[in-house]
Amino acid sequence: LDLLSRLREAADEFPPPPGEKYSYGTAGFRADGSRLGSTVFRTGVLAALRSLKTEKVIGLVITASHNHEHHNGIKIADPDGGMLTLDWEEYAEMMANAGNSDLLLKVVEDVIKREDIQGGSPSGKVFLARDTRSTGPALIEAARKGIEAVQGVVAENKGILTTPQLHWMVRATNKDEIGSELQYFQTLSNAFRLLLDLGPSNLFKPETLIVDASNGVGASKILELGQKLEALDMEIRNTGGKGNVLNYLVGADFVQKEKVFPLNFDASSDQDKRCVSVDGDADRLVYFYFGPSQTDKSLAMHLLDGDKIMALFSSFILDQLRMMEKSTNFVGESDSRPPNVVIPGYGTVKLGVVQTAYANGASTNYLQQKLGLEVALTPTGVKHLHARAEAYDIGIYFEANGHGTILMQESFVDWLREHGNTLPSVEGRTAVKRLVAVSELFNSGVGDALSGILMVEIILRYREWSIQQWDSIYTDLPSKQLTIKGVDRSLITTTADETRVKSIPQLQDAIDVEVAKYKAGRSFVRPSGTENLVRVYAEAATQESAVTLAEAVGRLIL
Ligand code: 16G
Ligand code: ZN
Repeated sequence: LDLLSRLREAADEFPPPPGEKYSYGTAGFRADGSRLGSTVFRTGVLAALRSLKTEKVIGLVITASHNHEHHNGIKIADPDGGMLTLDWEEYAEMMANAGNSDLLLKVVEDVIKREDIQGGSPSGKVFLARDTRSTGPALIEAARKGIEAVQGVVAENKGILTTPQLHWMVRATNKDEIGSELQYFQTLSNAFRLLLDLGPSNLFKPETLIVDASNGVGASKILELGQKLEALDMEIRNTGGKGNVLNYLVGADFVQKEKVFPLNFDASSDQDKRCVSVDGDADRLVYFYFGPSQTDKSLAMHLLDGDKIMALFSSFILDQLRMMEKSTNFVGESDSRPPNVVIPGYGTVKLGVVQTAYANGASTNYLQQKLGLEVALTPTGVKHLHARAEAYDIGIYFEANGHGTILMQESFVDWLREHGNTLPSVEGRTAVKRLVAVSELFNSGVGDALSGILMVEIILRYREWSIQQWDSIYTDLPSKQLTIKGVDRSLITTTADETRVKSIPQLQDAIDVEVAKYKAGRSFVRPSGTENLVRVYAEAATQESAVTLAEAVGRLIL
């Protein structure tokens, strides 16, 4: 095949390390950065083929997110800025695991045949970006060689970007909009300003926001965004540089999992301040503050995780829909059908929220009971939550770890833009404008910590809330997470919502027996999708009992 005339020679430069098996997990391929050359090269080839097939720009980002600096990974952004479709994940794995260049060529030819990919024109394009890891530049080179080993496809290196930025740029470019990084910043900052303008006059001005940038790519990007926004004072810490290691005792993953504060934060001098942590590639965020602990008078860290962020977002969106509904003077049994808001001229606006089994029980309760929303549960991994959220006109999803977004159907946003100004009241029309601005603020491909920060900051200003007031909308049930190593994780499979073990009924029975011993007890185990271990989650009425329950369930697995 003409298309592949350069492939063999190029592939010989990147032989796969013997004995390694790669799987395109929830977050793409992950491994030690020094052992990823062949995988990255081959994923470059795949992205090139995907670009020829779709006749659109594809994105490749080199990152291992919140993991150690020496890890690295590669992830593909599809033309719509979302994640790679499932059937192509399979191709990616077949290519990554081909034992030598001959076998690789065979797989590639097979994919070309199955997908009926035509060579020559039209030509394809792949955007490349990376985070701040030291193995990044060499891996970008490997990806570029893989992409350009396919005839008629070019690589365009976009340099250092957050993962969501790259997704955004791919989507915008494919929609024939300006897909530059500058435009990304402009879009977010314009939406932020517009939302402030649409808010209460005499806007409440909270104290400076303190940002933990995880010593990663988020540092420079948040700084750049902040410079465009007068109304948002930020102090950025853990910005990388000498001796400051990416994700080491810093960042959203560390803060959320360990429930301790990051390096360069201090309980007493930072007491009561509003703080936010992002992760190494800035697609996750969690807020926190230091204040008196609930049990004694010592200062404790209070975590506002993805669940609490979602609760805040959901109540704001719901408020806007209610305002639109009220504006129409629609008289229906509005109290008897809380989850669905009816807007004459459009019909029922379906609003839904999506969580995983890790969502704190108190958050689910708040969303269902207090807000009256429909809560869907999916398996862990953004692609699952995202797909489920697409079933709604407005779908809001978050993992407890801080990865999430607000998704709006394009047809719904189009309706708002075209007909929103026909609503009779000013309040209703303002609510419409706010929703349109929210749709601009959020990355519709993946979660974006920068969008998340801006949205939180807007809502706190609207509500005139401190972080403590936000925190008090509900109280988290105490919880504990454990990892169990040294067991074969593939032996454990679970139900679709990951709340119950399917493969070993006796294990689930034994877990049930443990859980029944605890007040407000809940526990589940699942195989990690990113590491060779099994995870345990437990919730109970007190922290002590959550820990004992997690440990008891952990012992059942060993
Ligand atoms: C990945 C996922 C994240 C998920 C985590 C679970 C993406 C972009 N990231 O980091 O959503 O929470 O994996 O890891 O999908 P685990 O399977 O090891 O628990
Ligand atoms: Zn991340």
